[in-house]
Amino acid sequence: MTTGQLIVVDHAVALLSAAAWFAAGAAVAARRARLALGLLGAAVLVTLVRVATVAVLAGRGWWFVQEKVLLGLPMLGVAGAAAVVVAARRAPGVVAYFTAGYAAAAGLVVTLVAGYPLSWSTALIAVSAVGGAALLTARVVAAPGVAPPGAAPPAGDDATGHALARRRFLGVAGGVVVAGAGVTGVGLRLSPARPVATGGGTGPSVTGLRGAAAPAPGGTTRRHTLSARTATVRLPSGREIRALTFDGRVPGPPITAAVGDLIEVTLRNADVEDGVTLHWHGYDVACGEDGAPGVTQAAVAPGGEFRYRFRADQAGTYWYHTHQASHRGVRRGLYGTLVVRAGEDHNGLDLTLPVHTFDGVTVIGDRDGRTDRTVPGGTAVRLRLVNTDSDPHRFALAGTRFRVAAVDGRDLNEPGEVGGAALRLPAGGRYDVVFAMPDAPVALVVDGDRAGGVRLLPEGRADAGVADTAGWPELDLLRYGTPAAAPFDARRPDRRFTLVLDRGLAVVDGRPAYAQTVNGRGHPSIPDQVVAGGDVVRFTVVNRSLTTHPWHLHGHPVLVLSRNGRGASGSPLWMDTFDVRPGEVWEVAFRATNPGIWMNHCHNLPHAHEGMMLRLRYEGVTTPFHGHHLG
Ligand SMILES: [Cu+2]
Repeated sequence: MTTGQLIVVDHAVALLSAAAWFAAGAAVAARRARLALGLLGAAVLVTLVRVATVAVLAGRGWWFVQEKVLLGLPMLGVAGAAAVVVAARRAPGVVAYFTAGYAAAAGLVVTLVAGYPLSWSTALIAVSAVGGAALLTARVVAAPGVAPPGAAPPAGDDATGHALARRRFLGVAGGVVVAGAGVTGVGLRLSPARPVATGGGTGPSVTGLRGAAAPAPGGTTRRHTLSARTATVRLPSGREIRALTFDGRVPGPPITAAVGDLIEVTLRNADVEDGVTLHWHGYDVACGEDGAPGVTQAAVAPGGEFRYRFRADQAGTYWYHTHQASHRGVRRGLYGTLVVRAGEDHNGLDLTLPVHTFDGVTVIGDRDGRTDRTVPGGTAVRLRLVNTDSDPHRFALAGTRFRVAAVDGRDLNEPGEVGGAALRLPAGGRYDVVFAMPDAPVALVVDGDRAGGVRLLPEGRADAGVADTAGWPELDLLRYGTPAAAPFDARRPDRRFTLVLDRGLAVVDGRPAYAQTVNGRGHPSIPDQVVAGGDVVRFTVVNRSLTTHPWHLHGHPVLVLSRNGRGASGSPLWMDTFDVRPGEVWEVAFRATNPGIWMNHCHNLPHAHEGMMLRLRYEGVTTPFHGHHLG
């Protein structure tokens, strides 16, 4: 069973245990002795099962069970044991049973609302709440003529007296909870933002960390002006989309260069109200060119402009997109591709295929529906697959064997030929797929849609339909290609950071929210990760939640070390966006060689907007920008 499935099972068992204890209590209150005994047995049994599921989950990592082991299970254990003792003494067990139910429910609530790491304030609130509920239940049960909870109170003076006493009691119980919260300060979790370092540092400001001003010898300067504006874009099917565009196009104009060229892009904002920036996804530009609003620059408002300039030192497939209100801007069209070629153009077919979803319609490049191309047999083909959405896409290449030549722009070492395997591409990720065109049709199928996608057809050949690729196994890139030496020793890192991804109650942008959290906090209250130039930095990224989080660090590709404790055994795998699925634990490392203040966030952009974002800061580097950055 995967850890993600185990988490779901554990939630279900926790819910079941609470239900069983409450049902037992209700049966006692209704004076159904035999039923109560049966339900007590069931409650004890489910509680023991819960202990077992937590024990198995603990084997997958302490992050998954900390609050259960330290708080949830002890509370439930004490309350459950008390209930069993009460039952053994043949005493009426309403209060004891209900209290066990409260404890079981409180444990689940803590898991869903607070998660990891467990704080003293959370523990105190939970214990106070269970204690308060138990006292309240005792009070209700003790009231004459009000034995079954929920029954109408008797009329008359007596009832009024009880109502007053109950009110006083409620006040006391409520006070206990509130005081508990106040004493340790829920504030620990909900404390205000710690701003990014602004001034006072000893190092450079991000505004001084700019790209090269000239191409390498022999290179040329590639100048572009991109104008961000709203536009209605008509797709080949006739469908029209209200888009946010660069130059009225979706995707924006492709930017291409050869290694050594200078790329100079002037961004203008015509009428995009949110403001706009350009982030060069996966391209390790100098920090001042990174396009992170509020950190490396101010967002470009309507009427404004900003010039980006950097040298194309890395070959490969990349993309650019706005980083300002990107959960809206990128989704609605503010993106384009950046492809840098290593040498002279080869004579084959080189297709860049960004995949994007507009209102539920898959658009590949600038086309919806199916795209056919005639390709002579024997042609060397390179398909550059780019996922510009916030969710993963599944690609299947039918009709040929192929190699994955590059991942996230970086070449793999001796990638082997594969066939009948699907490729899952994380949000923001890129795969370069290469093959020699056979004398038969080849189909690129996206997300199982055999009617759409791309068809490559040899001259004179019609499409003959596509095999069902739904059952194809997924190619595991951690075991693909041939190992090679890493440029640093990741076993002895200079810095280690653990990022536990979850959902929970946290402050995001000054407001409490059911946030997407990192270590129990939301942006911008997540502490900066501080590194020094030259450090080997290691991340452990843990996903406690039930959704996939494509993790993306700006400015540095990371070397994948392991997933779920199992080391990567194929080609060195450098990624700038890696999918951490529910229950997964990834270990990655990089060397800090690109000074600056870098966003480090989930590339499911709505998640980033809901708090799942932090900064990696080089010691001493400062920024003059103060805005909270909600990518
Ligand atoms: Cu996410």
